[in-house]
Amino acid sequence: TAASPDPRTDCSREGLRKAVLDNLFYATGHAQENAARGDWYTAVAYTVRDRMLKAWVQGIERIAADGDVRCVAYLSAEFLIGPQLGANMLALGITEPMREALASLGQDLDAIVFHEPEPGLGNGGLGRLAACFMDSLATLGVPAIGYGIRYEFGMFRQAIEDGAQVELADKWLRRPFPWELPRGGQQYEVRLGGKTHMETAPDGTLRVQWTPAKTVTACAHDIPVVGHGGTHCNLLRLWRAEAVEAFDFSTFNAGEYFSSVHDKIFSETITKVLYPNDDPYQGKQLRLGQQYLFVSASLQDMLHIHHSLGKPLETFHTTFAIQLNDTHPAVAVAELMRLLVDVHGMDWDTAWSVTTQTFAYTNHTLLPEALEKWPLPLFAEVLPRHLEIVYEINRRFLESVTAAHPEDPDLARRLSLIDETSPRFVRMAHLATVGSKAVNGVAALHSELLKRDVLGDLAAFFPEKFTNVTNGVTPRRWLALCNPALAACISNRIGTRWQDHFEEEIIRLEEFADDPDFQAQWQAAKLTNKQRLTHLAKTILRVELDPAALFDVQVKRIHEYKRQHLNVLRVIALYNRLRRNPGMDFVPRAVIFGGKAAPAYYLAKQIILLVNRVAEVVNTDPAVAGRLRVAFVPNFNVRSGQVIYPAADLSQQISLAGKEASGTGNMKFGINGAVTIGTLDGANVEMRACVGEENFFLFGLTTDEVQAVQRAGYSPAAHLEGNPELAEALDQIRSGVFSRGDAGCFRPLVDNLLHRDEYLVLADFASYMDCQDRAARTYADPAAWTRMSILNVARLGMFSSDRSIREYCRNIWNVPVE
Ligand code: 26V
Repeated sequence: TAASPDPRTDCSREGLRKAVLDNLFYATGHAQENAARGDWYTAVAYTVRDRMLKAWVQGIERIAADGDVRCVAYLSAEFLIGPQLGANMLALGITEPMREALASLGQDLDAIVFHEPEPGLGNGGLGRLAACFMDSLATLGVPAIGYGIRYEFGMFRQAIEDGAQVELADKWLRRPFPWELPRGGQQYEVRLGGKTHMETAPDGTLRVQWTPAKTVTACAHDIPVVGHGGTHCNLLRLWRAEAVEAFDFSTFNAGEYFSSVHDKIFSETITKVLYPNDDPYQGKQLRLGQQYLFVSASLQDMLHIHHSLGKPLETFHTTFAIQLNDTHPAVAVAELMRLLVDVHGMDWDTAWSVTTQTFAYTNHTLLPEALEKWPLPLFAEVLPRHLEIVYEINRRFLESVTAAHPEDPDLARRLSLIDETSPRFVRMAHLATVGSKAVNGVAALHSELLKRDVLGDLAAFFPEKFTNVTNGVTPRRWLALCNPALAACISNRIGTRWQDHFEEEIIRLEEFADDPDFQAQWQAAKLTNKQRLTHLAKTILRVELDPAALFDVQVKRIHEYKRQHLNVLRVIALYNRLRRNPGMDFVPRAVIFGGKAAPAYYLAKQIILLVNRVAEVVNTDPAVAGRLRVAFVPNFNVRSGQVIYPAADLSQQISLAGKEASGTGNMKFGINGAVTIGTLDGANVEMRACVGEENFFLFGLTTDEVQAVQRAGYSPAAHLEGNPELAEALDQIRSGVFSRGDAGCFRPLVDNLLHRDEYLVLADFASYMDCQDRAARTYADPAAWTRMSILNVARLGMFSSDRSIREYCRNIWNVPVE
């Protein structure tokens, strides 16, 4: 007789059914009759996790045992991993048997999947990119550890109250998170504050001693990241801060009791909450503490792994390739030097050689104000020893600068790791660049502008370091999982290999672009997705959308440079056309917005209010008769993205040229069959080159034109003269048409546009309107539009994060990959 299958790995329908019931009883303590949706979720999650563990344990063993393969360590303050259950079932290939198993128990898998609270451990693009990269690393079988922070409160939950954003705490850990394993064995002490002094070591050499003011413990929590097919599993290791010792009961008197509790509270504050970006960091001691905690714990962990392989310290860079995801972990350069020199007694030159062969740095922004710099006094207070190390790195670096360029005496000031204006700052991008062997931007244009403007002097000094790796997104989550209708339509024609060989396979759709049968199936899939979003809008927003309308979508963080207000001005202009001429030929549109504003970003919050006020007027005006609808989807996150991207016809990527580093939403929309209307910014440039200019709606000034306009002295009001539609829209906003008669309401926003308009909204308005009209005319021809949609998907193969990761492996990490 055949051996009975292992109840924890059996993936048959019957096996899954038994395992779910078993977990329901033994993990949640509920009989089937009394189980709530959350209990079913827990039972299913444990059942899936069991089936990942074998690959996981093997993956960890591989990292810990095979010193010949360089392991990638991706250091990121954010990992926006999104809901896990659906993605993990997809990777293991057990979605359908699980669906059937649950159906036989009277349960609906989709409802259970939808129940999972989402870990919002990131702000937006940067954190989600890290999660897509982890997915691709596992799928490509590259050994990797993602190191980050386990925030107790992730990105705030956004509610809309009377049109305005309200921030609520994100209690994602209210119920235990079934995908993490707390690792009691992996704990490291991290020191903060205090003073340094010189001390003579037993061997007579002088060493710096750091006497910290505080010590906290970093505790590892591991989340498995399983690759497509389920064979390879990597690890996401997130750190939580804990008090070194919770209580010392033997010695306490009342005073010590309270101070020890106080100390515990301070320690645990460090990983309490994620900082929203586009939030000024000056004065944010705790944020530097967060960054240092996860960096120090991660490096100690890597040194521990390296040591356990029995390899000498000088070869650390052959065990790990460390990628710095922006400058948030850049203090790692100084920390690795400290660990090698102060703790392990290595000489400075050897340590510097190891360090600069270990790190590589990715920059993610072109906005000068977004480059991290720490006020020197703050840095000195939190990390006194690291400031000394930064000074020493800088002294040696500037010596080499002056030696190489005696003709440019100002160069040292511009390249320095210290900004000498008062107050003085540590420039984290400079530290990251000097300490790394490679620096990359995240799209071709961005990498060029980095070299030309943002990091121009550094790039001229280290030309060989600077390179580009264009971003990508995982086609598993962002097509196979979120868009089952379109995925089935694609797989019917070209099979399923596109899921893990996207670039190679998806291009095969090209030949079906004009096939009437295929077009009909494609349109049916899109309609299904639009109905799904229509249902969501109706239930949570009470806004009635028409699935036949052109779904015109802008979802992303709210920021002036992304120009949601340009989109709103266009909506108002369309509204005015309809009111003036109700009988006009008009392609019905649903204009959908979503995104969070940083809590302290006043103008971004005004933009949200304006969208909601315009929606209120437009959606209730009988003259419009439903042909124009506006909706703001609250709390845009990974989960709602998975419903929104698949339903879009038109993707709005309208940032001012030269401001958006890459964008990744543009790619998510594109592979779900939305056509882009956009500027020549970020990765839009490469997307347009791939899909063909005839399949992309282009408008707006180019980067060079923007710079020319700004150099010549931009005057926004000049753009009102030839454009009565624009003047009218601004006038209506100012006079209270969209603020229930309150004329003062949007004054800050309107004044900004009329007198400053840093992001050239008014300059691009006319070009945007024309382009929108072209898009509407094309949409009115379904065969032409569907052809564009199919060709967009077919030709966006290179925007898979698998391609990005292959490039990192080959050009930066020197790690073998298929
Ligand atoms: C930070 C700040 C700080 C203060 C002032 C304004 C501001 C604006 C943005 C940021 C965030 C910078 C880092 C970031 O999230 N970059 C995003 O990274 C994505 C992944 O590479 C990329 O697709 C986006 O274009 C880029 O904005």
